[in-house]
Amino acid sequence: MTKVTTLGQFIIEKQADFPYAKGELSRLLRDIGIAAKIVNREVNKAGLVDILGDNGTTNVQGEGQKKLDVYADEQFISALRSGGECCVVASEEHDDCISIHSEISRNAKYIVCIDPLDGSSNIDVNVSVGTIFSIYRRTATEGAVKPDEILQKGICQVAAGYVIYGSSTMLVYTTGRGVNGFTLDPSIGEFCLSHPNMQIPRSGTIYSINEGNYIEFPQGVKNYIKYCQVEDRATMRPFTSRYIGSMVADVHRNLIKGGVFLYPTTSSHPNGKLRLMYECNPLAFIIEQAGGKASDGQRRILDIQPEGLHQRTPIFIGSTEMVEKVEEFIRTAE
Ligand code: AHM
Ligand code: MG
Repeated sequence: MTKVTTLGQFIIEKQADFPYAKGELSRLLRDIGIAAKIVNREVNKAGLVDILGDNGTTNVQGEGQKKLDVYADEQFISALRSGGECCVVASEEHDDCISIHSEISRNAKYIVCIDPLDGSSNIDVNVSVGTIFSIYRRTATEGAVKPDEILQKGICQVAAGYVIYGSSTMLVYTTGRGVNGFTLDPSIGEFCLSHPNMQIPRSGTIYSINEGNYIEFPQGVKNYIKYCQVEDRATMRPFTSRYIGSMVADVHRNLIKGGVFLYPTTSSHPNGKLRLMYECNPLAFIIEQAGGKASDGQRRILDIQPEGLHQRTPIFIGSTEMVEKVEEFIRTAE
């Protein structure tokens, strides 16, 4: 019989890699895994119960919020609150950070940034959505958490991951020692190790971008898109275009098959659309750990100093050779 390793077992086994670890990060990851299962149950019921549609509120970005966004947000925050390992949560759905004050979290040293339900505009049409999370360690040992402890660069992440609620539900995470993927087995209610040591191909033939915005793209990006479409046998062009509109799903597919995901600046989003702290940093950490690359066109995403919680950035992420090609196009168009 093949040995099945559950997420819980794997986390405990990996704790041995950090001899001085006290199990706090492991417990935090476990808490996130539990909340993911609860959210998964609700996302799967989405077509069955009347939980869909706008709930009448808007989030800090001014975008319409779906009920499941609110539900996912509440579940993750509540899991982090009762787990006791997290002192502050920054969620894409809240203007400000949420401090967790409880007896058990008094000495908690971790800060969690989360996009509870990314790509939620896809829920109504039964397309994959995801949760993205990022974990930082406090830089101070005690006292109230200061803003600069939250606005840390992506390179300071101690762990990051995503959950994709798709044709099957997967949790993929890294603690800076490679990337591992777990598929939820609904019959036993456990995430089971299905994709050990994930590696993104160095190059690929998929480009993912919302081409409807073409007219608004910078010239370098326009030139790159044309390059993708030109026939050239040696580089397997023309490339395939695939865009789901759920960043987690697009990046996950490219992680497995090889490809590049692009969300550049546009004239209507001069800083890009996607958020550095909630979407770009965690996915950049995962993709780098899998051997890929993430850039804002000039700089490594993980090196950007965040100045605001909800800061946006352009992003080019995926197979190293493809991201480098995009950077080259951007450089030469300047
Ligand atoms: P959201 O966090 O409000 O769901 O927005 C993020 C999503 C990403 O998942 C996706 O890649 C992108 O927005 C799609 O944007 P667009 O519709 O402009 O192509
Ligand atoms: Mg979102």
